[in-house]
Amino acid sequence: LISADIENLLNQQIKKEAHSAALYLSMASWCDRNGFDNSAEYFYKQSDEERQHQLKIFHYVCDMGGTAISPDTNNVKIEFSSFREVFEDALDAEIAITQSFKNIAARCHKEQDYVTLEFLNWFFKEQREEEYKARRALELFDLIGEEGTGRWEIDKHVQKISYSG
Ligand code: OFO
Repeated sequence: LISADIENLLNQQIKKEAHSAALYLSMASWCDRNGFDNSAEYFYKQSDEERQHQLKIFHYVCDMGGTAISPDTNNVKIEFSSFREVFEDALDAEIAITQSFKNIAARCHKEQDYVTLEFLNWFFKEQREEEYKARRALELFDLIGEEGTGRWEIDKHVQKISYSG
């Protein structure tokens, strides 16, 4: 069983994961219509992963006797001022998600909810990877540079980003 507070925090997290899925879809759309096909592909995949995260927490709340709330998403950013801004936003979003998980874990510690704490471990590992990938993508902008065919080159390298940690 989970407490009402933890249930509430997990439902908020479900909403955040749904928002991440929607935001990545928006990023995929922006990249797609601006000719960055590989990055679009990358963000479609990220969006799918966020949907899986959402469902993972959703199932956990149900399994633990709680009420999982199907989230609505609004205020999803549609326009980005540059290719680089898309990736900056992606990194910011992942850092915020990591912080959000830390807050839930802190609450679990307080309540001695070691079951939920253990469940959260998977997400901490996942966040390590997500932050790495977002940071790596941003590094490409500095390494390759945006001038000339730079952005086209960056887009090509985005699909090769992988994490082995
Ligand atoms: Fe990438 O955020 Fe979900 O967990």
